Amino acid sequence: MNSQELFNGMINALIELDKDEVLNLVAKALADNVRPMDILNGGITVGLQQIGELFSEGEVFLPELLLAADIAMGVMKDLSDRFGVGDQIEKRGRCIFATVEGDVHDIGKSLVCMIFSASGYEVLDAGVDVPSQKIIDMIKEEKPDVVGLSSLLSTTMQAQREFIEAAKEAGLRDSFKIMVGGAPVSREWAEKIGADGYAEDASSAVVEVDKLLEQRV
Ligand code: B1M
Repeated sequence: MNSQELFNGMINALIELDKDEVLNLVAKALADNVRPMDILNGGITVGLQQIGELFSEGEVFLPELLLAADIAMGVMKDLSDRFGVGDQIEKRGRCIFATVEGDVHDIGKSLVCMIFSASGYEVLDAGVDVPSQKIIDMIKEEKPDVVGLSSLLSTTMQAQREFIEAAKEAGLRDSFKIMVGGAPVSREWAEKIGADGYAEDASSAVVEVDKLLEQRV
């Protein structure tokens, strides 16, 4: 099987909620030296997107969506120690990542955390459904270089704007860079709400933050 065939197999197995087959194909891909990031981007994320489409069409229901997410989180955990670096002595910067209040989508934010950690950043994962005030409290305590907010619902994007306003009111806005991301988020939205950066996926988020922190010096 070539890697595309393995990815297609993972996508189908995820849609069928066949955890054993997903894990079996991930193990095969790793044995063939397919990069963990390619497994996530080419197989698991595409499978989740397709399940999401089936969900919007009423073909699958919430329990199935949850099960698929559970399988995907399991694969991500298994792959996380293969991303390397992480414990470099000198960190490139300190980041807080959170999924905004009202939003429990964890997978994309966790992937962002994994990639930043593997790229040598110190990562504080504030979790999901995180109120702005909790992030403000963390900023006072942890003094991050970057705060990254993930939002997967068009209804929760507003919480990104509200966080920026709350940070201004707390007099903290200029002490860190703010990145926003998530499926319904765009660069246009990021500019509109006064975020410093936006990225479509986890890998380009690292490139964006590298640039933002270079500008700061
Ligand atoms: Co939900 N869900 N969900 N869901 N879910 C979506 C997002 C949806 C598009 C599905 C659909 O209808 N087609 C839709 C949103 C529609 C909209 O608002 N535009 C939706 C809905 C409607 C809902 C509920 C309202 C359903 C309901 O209850 N009726 C509900 C809301 C719950 C809530 O949050 N309050 C809900 C619940 C759930 C589950 C709990 C069942 C589960 C999440 C479980 C979990 O995370 N532990 C779930 C899932 C799995 C999905 C889909 C299928 C997959 C999301 C995912 O993990 N993708 C999703 C469909 C889709 O996205 N097409 C869907 C894989 C992940 C790697 O991608 O998170 O996009 P993503 O992250 C990407 C980029 O966006 C980017 O990098 C990542 C890739 O490298 N990125 C960043 C993300 N954060 C970033 C931050 C950055 C930079 C980049 O900088 C800070």
